[in-house]
Amino acid sequence: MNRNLNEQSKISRKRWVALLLALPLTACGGQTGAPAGSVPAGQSPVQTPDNGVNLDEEPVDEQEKEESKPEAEADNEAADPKPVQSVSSPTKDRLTANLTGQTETIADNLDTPWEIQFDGSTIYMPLRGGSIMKVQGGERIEQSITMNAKILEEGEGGLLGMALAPDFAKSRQAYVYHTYEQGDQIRNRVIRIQENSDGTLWSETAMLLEHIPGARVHDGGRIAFGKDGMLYVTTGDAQQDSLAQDPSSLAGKILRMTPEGKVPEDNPIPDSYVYSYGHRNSQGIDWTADGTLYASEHGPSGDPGGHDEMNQIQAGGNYGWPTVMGDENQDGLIPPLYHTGEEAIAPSGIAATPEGTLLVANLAGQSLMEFDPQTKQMKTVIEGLGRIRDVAVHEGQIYIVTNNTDGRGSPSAGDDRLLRLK
Ligand SMILES: [Ca+2]
Repeated sequence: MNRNLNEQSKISRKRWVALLLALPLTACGGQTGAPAGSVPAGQSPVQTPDNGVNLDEEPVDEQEKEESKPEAEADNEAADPKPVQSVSSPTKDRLTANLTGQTETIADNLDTPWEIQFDGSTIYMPLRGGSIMKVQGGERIEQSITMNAKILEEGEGGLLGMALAPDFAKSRQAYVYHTYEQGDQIRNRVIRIQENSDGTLWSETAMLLEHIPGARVHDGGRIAFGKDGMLYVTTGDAQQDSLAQDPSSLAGKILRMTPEGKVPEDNPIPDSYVYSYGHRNSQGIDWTADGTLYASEHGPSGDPGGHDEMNQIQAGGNYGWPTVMGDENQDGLIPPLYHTGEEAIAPSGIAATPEGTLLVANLAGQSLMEFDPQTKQMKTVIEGLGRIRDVAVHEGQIYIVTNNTDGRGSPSAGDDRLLRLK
């Protein structure tokens, strides 16, 4: 891994720093507002026949530790991964305090779900191959999306993040992030889609941003609305680590845009989508109730590996990749609140709890963890379910989706599954 900046990106960085010094930093947005409602207790949707467990036989790139189990554990998916750190028992006030370690299956036989979105009691889950699984009452519908580019499901790419529009109840509009091919280049884009009137399929209605650098791995892909009404988007470094420090590249960033795909006037860099930079591959963002934005991030592969991060995101902040990692310090670079040292958990989706902690869905770590930004400690909430891609908190309950069917996990009967923690 080359962590040295090339000459060009050094120049870019000087320009970037100068820009930042000239600009006041703006506060970040608010909490994502999930529509009210609840999933009826005890209702399991009617199951369709196994809709294709995807046993992708493509060998896992040895450099892709961020989504893979360490080599020695590769054949032992059921093994209990060691928690990186343990904290004392949670207080009774915490959402996670009274969990039994049991789960209730809300939907199963899902083909690589990437996100959990709620509209009242209706659940939408984008599947990486390009459709959306809708679970409503006792039924499930696999919805297709008519769009102007072909989704590329390869490596870590495909149909990734989804965010229902804040006015979804009225507009039936949502936003998705997906991988596609442009000539021989892998790219990602953000589009707006609309559900048809009978709720059976979606169509692209607007393209917000395209040509986001992509690669077989490191495609980012989480999107979420802040309370400020802006759409935040995580991108990966597309396996070109110097791009994360290049302000003119959309790679290795957290981007911020209006619901129309424009650059907001109060973004930290004029005429730039870039909200923060120096990220290797973030796949999780959320806001605590006080409006603080947090992001998870995958650390490097190889030696040294590990160094997965939890970051508190500031407008215009430089989070260091690939210049520094772990406890390395350098002026102007913001260190993580927490990193995993030499261990890899490969954190993906995160979700804030009412108490201001963050639930963290882990792929390689095969667990759901809880991170406390005050104590900077991480503890295991549940494990033994395989790889976990996303987590959501809805009406006081915790939901997760497993990620065992994309060729990197060992699917159990019924995987992948949407689960509610009991
Ligand atoms: Ca960092």
